[in-house]
Amino acid sequence: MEAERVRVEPFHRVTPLLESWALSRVAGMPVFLKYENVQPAGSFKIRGIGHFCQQMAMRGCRHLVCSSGGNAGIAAAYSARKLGIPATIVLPETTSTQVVRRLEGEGAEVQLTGKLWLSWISPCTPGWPRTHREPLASASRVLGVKVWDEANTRAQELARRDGWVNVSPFDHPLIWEGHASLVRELKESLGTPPGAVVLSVGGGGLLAGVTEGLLEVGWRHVPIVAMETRGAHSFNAALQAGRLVTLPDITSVARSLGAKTVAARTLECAKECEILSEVVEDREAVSAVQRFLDDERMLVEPACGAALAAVYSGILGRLQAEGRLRLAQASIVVIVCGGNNISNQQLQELKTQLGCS
Ligand code: PLV
Repeated sequence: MEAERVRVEPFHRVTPLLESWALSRVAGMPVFLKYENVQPAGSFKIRGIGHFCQQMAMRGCRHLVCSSGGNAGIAAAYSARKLGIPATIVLPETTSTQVVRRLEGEGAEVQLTGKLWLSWISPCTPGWPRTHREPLASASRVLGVKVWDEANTRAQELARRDGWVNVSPFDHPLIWEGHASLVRELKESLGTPPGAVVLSVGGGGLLAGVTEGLLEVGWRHVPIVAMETRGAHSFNAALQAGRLVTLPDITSVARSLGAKTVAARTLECAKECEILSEVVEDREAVSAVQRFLDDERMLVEPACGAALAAVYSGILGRLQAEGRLRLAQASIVVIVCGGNNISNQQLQELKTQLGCS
């Protein structure tokens, strides 16, 4: 891959930062929403993954492979298509057909448990983009992938091939560097630091990127409220234990928060910035998704609902009442991390399953 073919313009967009009337009323203070759900690949992931993939292309990578809960895979597939490099995305078997279709649409090879498809786009083919789809010779192989961690093992195996590069969804300095652009945009829009930044934690890539950004723009004193759902709370467990903890399983419906172990970097972040770790129930994350849809007319996935629940479930108010969150500035930023793992039907099913009113 010649360096000239590599775009130097980032793949992500500068996203809107808007004050939410509805969430501000619930929180009792101005709440600014950073709308990462409007990124081209549907989530913040394109910031770090786009940056990583561009750098790898410059270093001669010939095939990208990414294990994902969905969003990282879409960001990797999108980046690969832009770079004209083939991509293989390995996903847990629980991944929705909607996400698989999106990945196929990006021209990626998709591997799911028990099913193996090959579809690719050849940028050299006349009439590009043209999608080819056919079963792989090894389609009978059952991968048995239920959660992201197992998909990751498979991706690491594939990445041993010559010229292939594994794209971690969250655990690489280039990914954090890419995510840090979000904080630069906050500084550009707000000027003065917010009282806190609220975000969701899966493997901790967003957390590490936001920490990096806060340090870079001189906002080290801004606390981060790190939200997880119970059953995907590997960061909370690690903080409590003071070391990395591997959860026995991912039991939360917020599958894209489902890394059984967070990146080691997240524990260092907790020493460099003030991080308040909070865990909500799945029910709260899903209710937050519904309320956000009604309030802002945008549908996001439960992984994002976890961050929104900091407002809707009164977590911020409780942290303030407990004296754990002292807001130097009377405004907060919630990162609407987005997500492709949701449809109206899935939301209704989740509400029924979890007994949300
Ligand atoms: N999702 C990753 C990891 O999954 C993925 O493969 O898509 N919000 C959304 C919508 C996400 O998709 C993710 C990560 C997060 C938050 C958490 O980001 P992280 O992993 O950087 O903490 C297993």
